[in-house]
Amino acid sequence: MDNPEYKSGFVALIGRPNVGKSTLLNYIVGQKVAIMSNVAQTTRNKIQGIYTSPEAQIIFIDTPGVHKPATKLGDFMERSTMSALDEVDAVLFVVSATEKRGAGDDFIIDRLKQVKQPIYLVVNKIDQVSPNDLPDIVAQYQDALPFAAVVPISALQGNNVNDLLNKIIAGLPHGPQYYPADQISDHPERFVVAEMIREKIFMLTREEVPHSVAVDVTSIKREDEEHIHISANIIVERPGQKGIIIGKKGQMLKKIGTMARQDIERLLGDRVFLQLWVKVVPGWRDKSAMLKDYGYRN
Ligand code: GDP
Ligand code: MG
Ligand code: K
Repeated sequence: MDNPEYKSGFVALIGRPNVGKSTLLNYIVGQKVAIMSNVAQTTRNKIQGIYTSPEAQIIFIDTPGVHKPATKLGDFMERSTMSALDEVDAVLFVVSATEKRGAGDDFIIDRLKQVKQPIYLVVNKIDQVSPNDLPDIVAQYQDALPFAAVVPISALQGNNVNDLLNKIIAGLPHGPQYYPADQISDHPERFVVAEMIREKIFMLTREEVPHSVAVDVTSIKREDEEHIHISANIIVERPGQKGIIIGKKGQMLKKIGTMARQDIERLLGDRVFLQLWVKVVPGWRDKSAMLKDYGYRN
């Protein structure tokens, strides 16, 4: 069920206005952008689109705060966006081949200096310039940051976009397919949250608990501006499995909860209260009607 070779990760797209970020996303994820754009309205790092293939899943997130802040609040937002930049798995810095490097680019470059994850320089709109001019255009940026790769593309025509995707995927960590490939549910966050909890259970309990564990996220509620309250049931088939997941004095469940909460906070960009219960439902796997309810993927 879980493919150990599968790769997945979060990728931030940044660049000055009009360089073609939305056009690129549209090309990569097609129609899904429209569907996904209201996925995580409650959150700061909005999911903009998801690319899924048999080998990898890339979750593109928006970075609203890369413009120069004019206010104290703006400055605060800016800093939280930049700390989010440290948490993504890769960054695409998009520039336009038709524009000279400007103050907006310098501002972004300065912020990206602290980022340790791979940064890809995407030089867009190459359909608008002569190939002879490309080296000089690239040279304006090339040494500004230790780019993992420089990829000239045309987001409008799709030139080299596959090459870009392959390079991003090569640098991604191994991980689960967070979102279903074709089915976009009404509440994808539920699916992702369940998947993050399940992943921690497998990681921490190893072979002791077979894959007959389901996670049912029963509620995701906003408490206030910064806090989200999440409740979930961990469903197992036998009391012995329940004991393993809870652990001595509840230590295992606590660990699962803490690690899952950190991942979920990274995803939602908000503080999370995570409440977990363990329930025994004998033979739940045979009750196919429940599979859908439990967010089970097949
Ligand atoms: P964003 O502000 O970075 O999201 O930029 P958009 O994706 O909205 O694109 C801004 C403008 O540039 C739009 O008119 C796009 O059609 C155009 N554009 C984007 N990518 C390309 C490209 O590769 N070639 C050309 N010729 N135009 C592009
Ligand atoms: Mg845009
Ligand atoms: K967020």
